[in-house]
Amino acid sequence: MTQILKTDVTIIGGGPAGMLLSHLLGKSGIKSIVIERKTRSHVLGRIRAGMLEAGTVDVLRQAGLADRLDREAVVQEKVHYGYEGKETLVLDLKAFTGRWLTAFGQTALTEELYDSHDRAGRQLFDDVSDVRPQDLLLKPFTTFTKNGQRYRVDSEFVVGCDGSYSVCRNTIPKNLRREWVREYPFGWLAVLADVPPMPQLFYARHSEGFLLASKRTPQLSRYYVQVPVKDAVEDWSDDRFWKTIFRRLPKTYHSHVTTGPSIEKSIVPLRSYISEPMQYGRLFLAGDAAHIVPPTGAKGLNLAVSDVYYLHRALDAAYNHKDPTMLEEYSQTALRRVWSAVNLSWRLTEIMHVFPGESSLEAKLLENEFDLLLERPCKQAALAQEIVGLHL
Ligand code: RFL
Ligand code: PHB
Repeated sequence: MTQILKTDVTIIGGGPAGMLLSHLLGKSGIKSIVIERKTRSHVLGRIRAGMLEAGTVDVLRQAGLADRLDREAVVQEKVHYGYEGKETLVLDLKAFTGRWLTAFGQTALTEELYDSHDRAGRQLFDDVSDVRPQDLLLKPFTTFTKNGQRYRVDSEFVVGCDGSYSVCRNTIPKNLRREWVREYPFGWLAVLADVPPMPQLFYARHSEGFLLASKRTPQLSRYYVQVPVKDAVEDWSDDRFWKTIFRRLPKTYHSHVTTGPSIEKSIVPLRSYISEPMQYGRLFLAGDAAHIVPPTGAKGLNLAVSDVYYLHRALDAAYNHKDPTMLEEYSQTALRRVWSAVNLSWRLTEIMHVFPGESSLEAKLLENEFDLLLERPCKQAALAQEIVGLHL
């Protein structure tokens, strides 16, 4: 027999967007149930984003979720952009904006969110199957199966935080949605290595391809290199990977690299995807469920947090002040920020990567974009603002 549960907001997806929303709603006295398809250990084992915008850190701090971040995170006041054969652009975020990026792994943040969820005693069903949000225009309910038991959750609202292959997004009729897609003809090989990282956050364009040197902690490095989409992790020995790093990184930075065995390797496809609107009746979308950006701008997790910030504020106004205006405007408000991040991620991806078969006018103009950035402080100031992120 189906077991019936009731709550205010059903949250589908227990990644950072879903778990942060549940946390914020709890603080506003709004009940929620999180439904996650994968096991908790699978979710906590995923290695993804690393760079938080200043506004993201503010949201986490205000939510009481910054203890570990304050202990472990590494402040990144400058971003280095190398372009083969040219001077390296050192973009001083702090000098231009008074703010900076913070290196703190999505894995650590998700652990914090699950721990605080346990402490608050809120409900979460993980390792479930056949999740179906229904009747989203009138009286929403969501059905799913766990351990052979069928459940049904009745709620006032459903929020789709179920990532890039979102079931929730696909319940919105096709004729009410617009989609924009761009698949890039290359991917990133991502490597986590148990060695001290380069002090700099370093993005480099080399005629052979892109390189990014980032970090998780003062002892844990995260590197990415552009690879053909057809490559597999097995094609990339540690030796081949480190040799690639040294070829693509300007020689003056070689002494900053500590090599060592990798502890994780994966290949990430690059794509842009946006679906509008982010609302359908009593269903709202947040995070990757509504938009994907190539990671060159480090915006994906930050957009998930900003969506959730706006949605929580709107649900709080609707529940606690009987004012539905912000909820009605949620999609529009969130999308303004989304499109700015899509734009930045697209531009940086174009400028910093090598496109197969390129020798076009576009490639020359993109090189010129880099030259203009090197020459013009006003362009650097604008880029620094975009990197640290808009105010929420
Ligand atoms: P998630 O993290 O994908 O979580 C969605 C959750 O929903 C579950 N799910 C379902 N649950 C129930 N029913 C269903 N039908 C379900 N279908 C799916 C999934 O199991 C999952 O647990 O989405 P969310 O919460 O929106 O968070 C988005 C971020 O994860 C993502 O944008 C970032 O990781 C992107 N990203 C970066 N973002 C940044 O802001 N800064 C960075 O430095 C950065 N670096 C990156 C990145 C993403 C990367 N990869 C792997 C794509 C670097 C990489 C390599
Ligand atoms: C990361 O540390 O994983 C990272 C940093 C910057 C990016 C993308 C990923 O642009």
